[in-house]
Amino acid sequence: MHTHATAAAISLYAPKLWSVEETLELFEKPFMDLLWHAQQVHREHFDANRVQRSALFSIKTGGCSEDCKYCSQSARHDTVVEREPLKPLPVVLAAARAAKEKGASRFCMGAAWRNPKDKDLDAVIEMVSAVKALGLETCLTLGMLKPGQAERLKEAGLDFYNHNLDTAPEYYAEIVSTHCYQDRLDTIDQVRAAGIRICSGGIVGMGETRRHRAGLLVQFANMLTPPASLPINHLVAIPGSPFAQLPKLDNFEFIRTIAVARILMPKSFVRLSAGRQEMSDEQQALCFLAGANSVFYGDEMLTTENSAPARDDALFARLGISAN
Ligand code: SAM
Ligand code: DTB
Ligand code: SF4
Repeated sequence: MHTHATAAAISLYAPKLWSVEETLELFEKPFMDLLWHAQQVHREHFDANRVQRSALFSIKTGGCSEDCKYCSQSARHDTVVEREPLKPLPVVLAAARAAKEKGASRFCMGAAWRNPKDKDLDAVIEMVSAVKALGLETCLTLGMLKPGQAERLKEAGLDFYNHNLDTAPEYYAEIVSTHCYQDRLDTIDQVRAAGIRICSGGIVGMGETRRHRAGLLVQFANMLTPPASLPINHLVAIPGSPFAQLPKLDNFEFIRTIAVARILMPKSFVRLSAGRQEMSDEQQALCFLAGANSVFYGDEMLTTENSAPARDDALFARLGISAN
């Protein structure tokens, strides 16, 4: 009796752990059933007609020491991206003001670093305080953090830190050789411990299998607190990068990935991220139906074009979706 009572208590209070196998079963559902399931979970936790919008801005572009095969900013690939130093504060502030005027609620600043040096962090901290003072939420993506750095960012008022796991653990070595999966997990732990909300997701369309896509989502779903924001990127094939020639993932498989993310992580903002420019309005609408409820909004991603804001405005109006 006693053991049973303990078991009941555990099943009541322990968060559900997802296995790759049961996640694959979700992927395998008939498409209509999967979308219906995801939409029900979505409506339990969110207004289904609202999509949050974040603006992206590259504060330091190109010349990165890492060899991520998908990336335009690695110094090891011959892409058109030119190396640029850290942008001065007034330039960043002007971009943040413009983003706010356009209707973004969060401003995400990205740097092509393996990790920031303490001196870099001083400059970035000024940016965070100044952008926050405009009344925007702030997000940074600067690479790996060492102990103490996340705390400094928290003190500056940083709301979110983006650090993607990008793919399943067993596929990561096919994507990057200059750092490992555990490095990514360690940085996410530092961010969480400092009390900054986590934005972490991945890329699909990198030649991974469905099992890898399931494996990536399981990593997040089984965290004690899954990421508040979960970007799902479709690979933007960058000329000159090792992934320049990869075929596009099937559109329905992309939508399935969004739906499974929504079911595994009912409370996370699932972000329809890179690759949106290539998607039809109808595909985006199906992604929103599958539970995506945030996007990157603005003319540019970090180094590539984003879906044009005028197109997004028109799409949201046609769908009766409101922002923020
Ligand atoms: N250097 C930092 C890092 O790696 O975390 C921050 C910037 S990095 C460009 C941020 C994320 O952008 C990557 O983790 C990846 O998920 C996404 N990304 C970069 N290039 C991409 C591409 N060509 N297609 C899709 N997503 C991409
Ligand atoms: C994320 O998951 N996607 C954004 C943001 N986090 C930093 C970046 C996408 C980059 C797409 C390719 C480029 O523009 O360089
Ligand atoms: Fe550098 Fe980040 Fe690009 Fe990797 S993804 S090459 S770490 S900028």
